[in-house]
Amino acid sequence: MRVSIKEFTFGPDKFTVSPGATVTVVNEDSTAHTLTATGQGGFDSGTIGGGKTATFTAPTAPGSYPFICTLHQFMKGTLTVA
Ligand SMILES: [Cu+2]
Repeated sequence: MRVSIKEFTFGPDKFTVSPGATVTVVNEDSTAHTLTATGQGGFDSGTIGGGKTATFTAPTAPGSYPFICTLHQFMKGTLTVA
C-alpha cells in the first residue's frame, strides 16, 4: 500500500490493507509529517522529512485504526485491516 501526503492531506485518507502489510508513506510536501496511530495498533511512520519516504507495518488484528500526523493533528485518516 502506498499513501501520499500532499498539501497537509493523506491520500487516500481511508484505506484497507491485509494484516501485517507494509505501508509506504510518501511525503510530497516540503514540510515534515508523520502517520501515527492514535489508539490501538501502535504503528508510526516516524517523522518523514519533506520529499522523503518511510514505511511501517500494519497491525495484524482486523479492525479500524484511526491515525493522525502528530505534527499537524488536524491531519486525520483511518487504516482498516481486513
Ligand atoms: Cu503533518
